[in-house]
Amino acid sequence: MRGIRLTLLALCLALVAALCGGCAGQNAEDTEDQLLLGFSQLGSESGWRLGNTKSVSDAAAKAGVRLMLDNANQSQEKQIKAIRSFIAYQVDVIAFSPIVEDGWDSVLLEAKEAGIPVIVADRTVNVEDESLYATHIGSNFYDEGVRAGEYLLKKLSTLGPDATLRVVELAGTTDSSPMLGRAAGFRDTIEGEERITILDSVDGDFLISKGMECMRDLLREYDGDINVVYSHNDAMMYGALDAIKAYGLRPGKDIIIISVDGEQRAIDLLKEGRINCVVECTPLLGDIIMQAAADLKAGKTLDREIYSHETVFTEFDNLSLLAPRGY
Ligand code: GZL
Repeated sequence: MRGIRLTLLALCLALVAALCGGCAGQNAEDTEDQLLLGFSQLGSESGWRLGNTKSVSDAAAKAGVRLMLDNANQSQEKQIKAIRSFIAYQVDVIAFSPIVEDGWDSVLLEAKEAGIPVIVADRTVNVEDESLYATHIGSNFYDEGVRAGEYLLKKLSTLGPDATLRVVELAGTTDSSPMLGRAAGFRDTIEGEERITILDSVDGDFLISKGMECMRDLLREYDGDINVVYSHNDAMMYGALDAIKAYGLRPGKDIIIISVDGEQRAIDLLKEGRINCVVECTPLLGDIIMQAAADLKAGKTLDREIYSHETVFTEFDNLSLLAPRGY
């Protein structure tokens, strides 16, 4: 039965690819030579994710890559099914952004046995056998957490010798690599600073709605006695701002706000003084992914890690010359 489903799925994808391949101006030879990339995107949970998907689509069009893009809507099971359909369709290269770190060994072994190289894009995976994927392209999430912690230590130094900071953390999707890395890097950086206390950490799943709900509940639980919010992404931070204002406090003034991603909306809030720090995490990975896919199809060996070059934006910076973010 499973075989029939896979075949049907492969036929559906073949129909989609054929329709794409029949686009105006393309002939059979073009289609044959064109790199066929299967990309499993994890969802549409944030502005960052939408920017990432657009980056991949735009880069494929620019590079003349035939892209089979599947959106798993936050489901690891759907990502695994999509990867299996790419294998059945015998794409040249597979790329995917794994929603969580674990649970990929089996399907990546199937891709390896099918002779299809795999690019891990954005988030990372935990696998026994490193040969199951060719490269990881994305951010160093631990370093992002370090930058958040370094900002908070600098902020504390401006508040006088008796200041203490009570922090709540809005964590991303449980067991995802950005959640794990951002939490660890932040904690390792502030460790030893006795004037900073992490009161609580709650799973906001990278969502605006859960960011608001979690912040509303945390303000009630701690009677508003919170000095810092460390949000693992901008989407949850947007929701938290609504809860803070509803509680009668001023974000960026009464409560220090630290976020990660660097969407344009977050930079605008930083310029307005409504948040205090945005750690950059770029979603604009499309061109690098297409180049890596082309290199793999040509039989080249890639570095195991291709990290994005990222920075941090804070209330202490001159942001007037900052270029538009593009996401
Ligand atoms: C990080 C990425 C995260 C973003 C969130 O690379 O996986 O997922 O920080 C997104 O906005 O939901």
